[in-house]
Amino acid sequence: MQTVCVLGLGYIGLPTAGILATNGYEVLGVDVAERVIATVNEGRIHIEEPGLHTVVQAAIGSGKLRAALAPEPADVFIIAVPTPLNADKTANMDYVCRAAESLLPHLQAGTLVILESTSPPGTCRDLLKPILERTGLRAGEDFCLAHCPERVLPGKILLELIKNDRVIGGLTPACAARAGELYASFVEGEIFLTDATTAEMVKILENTYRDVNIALANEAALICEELGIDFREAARFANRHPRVNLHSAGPGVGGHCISVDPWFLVEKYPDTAKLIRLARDRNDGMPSAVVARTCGLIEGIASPKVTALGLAYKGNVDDIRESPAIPVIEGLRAAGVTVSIYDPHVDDARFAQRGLEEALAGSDCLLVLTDHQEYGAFDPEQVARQMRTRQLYDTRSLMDVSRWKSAGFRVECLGHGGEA
Ligand code: SAJ
Repeated sequence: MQTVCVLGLGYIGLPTAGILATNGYEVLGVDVAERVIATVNEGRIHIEEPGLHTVVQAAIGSGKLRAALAPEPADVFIIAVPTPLNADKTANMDYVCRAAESLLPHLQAGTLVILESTSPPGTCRDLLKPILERTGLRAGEDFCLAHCPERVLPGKILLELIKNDRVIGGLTPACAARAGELYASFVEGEIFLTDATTAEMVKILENTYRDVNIALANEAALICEELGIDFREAARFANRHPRVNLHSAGPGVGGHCISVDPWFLVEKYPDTAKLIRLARDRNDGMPSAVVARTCGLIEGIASPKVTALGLAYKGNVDDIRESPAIPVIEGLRAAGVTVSIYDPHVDDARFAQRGLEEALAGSDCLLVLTDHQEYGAFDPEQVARQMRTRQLYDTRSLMDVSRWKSAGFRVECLGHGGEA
């Protein structure tokens, strides 16, 4: 295995391509977006991820990584394209199908095809195998097919790509073993081999576990608000129990993973996946709870203005996919509130951004929606001078409450009943 073609140069494909190239493989990165190809071929990156620029620059500089619009012959094909949700919450496998079809002319005896994209259990067996076998070659006999789900945390992708354990599921044990050899060349964590459907389920289970636990935290936080106590304090003490690990409450669950993957189980097993479905609804309902409380804070103020701190789905990333900040901002605007957005990580034409000063000018409430570290470093006195009403509503437990209170702010926090 010397040549690798990575299909999809996004958050997973690009770092994977860069790491393979810096580990000696000849790598071709393929993407449908011309802008992405041009950017990568110049040794630059189109997404924000710590350390990625250095890796891509080195890989392009060494000549081991190239980017192109179409696949070329290779020993290994890695499919790392999005698997978004359709409007009806079913998995959209179009990108995976198109990627598989694009490599058909290059599929040969001995080729290894790896699916990295998070996919509903059964995808390799029931969707990919039939597509790839249109060539007349037999999966598991003539060529290998395996699922190796990515498990990296945005913001720590490069570290986790190397350090994390990997689960690799093959259509046959031999397929798993071959894919295992490839990953063993750069993974320092343990590699576990299994069948493809189990590997697919493992990945979905990881994110479903997190979604259900975040839903529990969010529900408990709303109960604490009704009780007039602080969820963070209750959770901190509960977590001193050796077998309890309460997650953090927040404005909702965003990102392309945790808010999406549980639906893959709900879609296939609607009568069984009841708890999973409820958890999704609880997390998706958090933005409206945030809107309601924000509206309460600005009630009675004529022509109220709110400064939304954050568009990204979580701190220190530029990704706004499924971000709960978006329905919060839309909900406030629908309620007649002027909302100005300040997110130093996001540059997206769909959301008119303001410079910090402009975003704060005349504002009646600072609304923390994303835990970017920059916000935590704000000087409350300086911020206060630009605002009309000194109010802060922190949905991320990011701000130092006592500092903001000392500067004369009314501070409210998600999960804390009344004033903090
Ligand atoms: N969140 C909470 N409370 C928490 C933890 C997270 O409200 O206690 C929110 C975050 O603010 C964010 C969302 O949940 O909006 C998801 O963030 P995250 O950091 O938990 O996860 P992702 O989506 O960035 O990455 C996850 C990771 N999966 C797990 O931790 C099980 C990552 O390892 C996966 O590779 C990734 O999904 C993926 O691609 O599937």
